[in-house]
Parts: sequence; C-alpha cells; structure tokens
Amino acid sequence: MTPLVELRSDTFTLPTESMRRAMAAAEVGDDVWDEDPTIHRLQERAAEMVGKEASLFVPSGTMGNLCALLSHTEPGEEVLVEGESHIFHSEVAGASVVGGLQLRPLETPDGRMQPEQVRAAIREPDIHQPPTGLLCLENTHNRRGGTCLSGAQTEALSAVAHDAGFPVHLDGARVFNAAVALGVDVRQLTGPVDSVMFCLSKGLSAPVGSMLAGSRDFIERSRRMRKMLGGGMRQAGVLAAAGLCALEEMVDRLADDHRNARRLGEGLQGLPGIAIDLARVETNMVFGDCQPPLTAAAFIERCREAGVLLDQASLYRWRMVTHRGVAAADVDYAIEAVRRLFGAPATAPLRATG
Ligand code: TLP
Repeated sequence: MTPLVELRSDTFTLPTESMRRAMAAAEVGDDVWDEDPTIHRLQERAAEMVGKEASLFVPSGTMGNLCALLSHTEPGEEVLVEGESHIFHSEVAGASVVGGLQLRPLETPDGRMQPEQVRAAIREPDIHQPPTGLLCLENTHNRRGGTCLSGAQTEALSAVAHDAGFPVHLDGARVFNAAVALGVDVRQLTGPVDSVMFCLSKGLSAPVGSMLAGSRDFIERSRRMRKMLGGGMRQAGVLAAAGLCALEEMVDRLADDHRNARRLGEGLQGLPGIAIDLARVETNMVFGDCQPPLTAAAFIERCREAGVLLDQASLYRWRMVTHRGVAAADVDYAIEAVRRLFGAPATAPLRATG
C-alpha cells in the first residue's frame, strides 16, 4: 500500500500517550458552573504562559476569536484585519453574522501589516463612517505562509491602536510556532496585545481546544459570549488534561516541524510547474503555486495518488504543513514522490535530520 504522508494540516496531530493517560485520570466537574479543577489548572497555566491575568478554555480557535471580537466591540463597529487573515477568510463571517461587525481587510505581501497602514485605516469621527473598534493581528500568519510577527512589530502595531483608543486582539493559533522560530519567550509576542487566542489542537497535538487570554474583565465577558455561542462545556476537564500536556510537553518540539518544513521546501524547489517562495518558510508551512493550466486541485489529486496529502489554498495555490505526525523520513518520501510526478531526478543523497 502506498504510504500516506499527512501534510494537509497540523490539526491532524493525534494525542500522545501521555495525553491519553492524563485524560483518563483527569479530575473533573461542571465547567459551566466553573467547577472543573482540571480546566482551572489549564486556564491558570495558559494565562501565566502568555502573561495575561486570566484565560478561558474554548472548543475551537474560531470560537475563541469570535468570543474575543464580541467582547471587545459593539455592533456597527469596524474591525481592522489583514486581507488573508483567518478571521476574514475562514471564519464563515461570524463577526458580521453574530457580532454585527464590519471587517476591513488590509492587504500585505507577507501578513505583516505596517503601523502606518493601520494608522491610515482608522476612521475619522464622521457620521457616515463606522467607528474603528478593534485591530486583529495573526501570528503566525497562516495564509501568507506561516510567517512571524516579531515582538517589536507587534508592539508598534499595538501602539497605533492604543493611541487611537481601541484594543488589539491576536489570533495566535500558532503563536508558539512563532515564539520557537524567533527564539523568544512567547510573552514578547503576546505582551503588547489586549487578548490572544491560541490553539492547543494544532502543532501542540491536543485533540480539542483553544485558549483565549486577556484581562480578568475581558475573560469574564468572553465567558458569557462562549455560553451564548453554545461553547459552555461540562466535564471538559478530560480535554483540558490533554491541553496541559500540550503546554508542558509539546512546545519545544515545534522546532522539528520547522526544520522539516524547510527541508520540504528546499526539496521541492525548482520543479517546473510549481513555484515555492522559500523566503516565506519561517515555521511549519510550505505554500506553492501551480502554473496554469495545472490547477491546485489537479496537483493535489496527483499527489494523493502518490501517497502525499496536501491542502488547497486557492485555484492555483496549495499548502503543506509539517507536524508531529510527519517524520523527516516522511518528508523525504514526499519530496521524492512529488519530484517523480514532474519527472524530475531524485534529489542528492538525503542529509541526516538535525
Ligand atoms: N486553521 C485551519 C483551517 O481552518 C484553515 C488550518 O488547517 O490551518 N486562526 C488560524 C490562524 C487558523 O489557522 C485556524 C485554523 C483558526 C484560527 C481556527 O481554529 P479552529 O480550527 O480550532 O477553529
């Protein structure tokens, strides 16, 4: 049977043995009543790690972001987002449907908005215009390649919003990837913003769940929003137990995923018909563009037949994501399989994994 290398997303990571043991042994209670001791431990630990007063366990990153938007804004306000951000592109317009918010996309080449660009987008006090109510950042930036915002960039962007009197929310679904790639404490990336959502269920390998962190007041409001959205869970300490393992045991190993993504990007470089921007491979993602008439869907189907699974980003664009379930040998297998599709010679003898 052809082996399948799972590169569609780091959401495909499976829980570790240590997570399964912790889940089986977890002490639990009714979390809607705020009585689950394992969730309390997770929320305290998560808040401490990202340097915020409090945090909230939510079922998904999408719900965490929506709770944040609802807690920070009033209906009719405008929210500044990057043009390819997950909130704008992939959250089913929840901000507009549920929050009555207008999302204003700002275009960038690499996911890193410029302070001046944000300043210029802030609305004037004018009866015709929706007031600007929030700035959203994304780190790492998924659809721009898994690119990182540095602490200094986060600080400069946040200062623009704060000077104008509105808060900043960070979609940090993969903010630990950014911290590991930049070699900094994650608090440098979360300190300047008012709230941060990060996912336990992606590279950190927990089966379910994300965290939303911020001030005590903000988390109190978000708890209400989570209930409104149907995200009040009961004995979810079984899930929080896996989340605690994710935070304690899974952060440092993200560096392996980053090394594997680079190896993948380098191995696929130069094939006729697909273009990879290696400069954008900063963390665990590799994006490529097929050359018309080859569409991403057709390329993905051919890769699947060759045992390599990847994800479609747009008509011609595809994405590969490395994670704990993909070893260096799987990366090498994927490189050779894709190169064969293009009739390209095998790569030089493969290096040992670092
Ligand atoms: N991203 C998923 C898909 O939805 C695209 C993936 O496979 O990458 N923010 C960012 C930056 C994300 O990448 C994602 C998920 C989310 C938020 C939402 O998280 P979930 O899937 O837990 O709702």
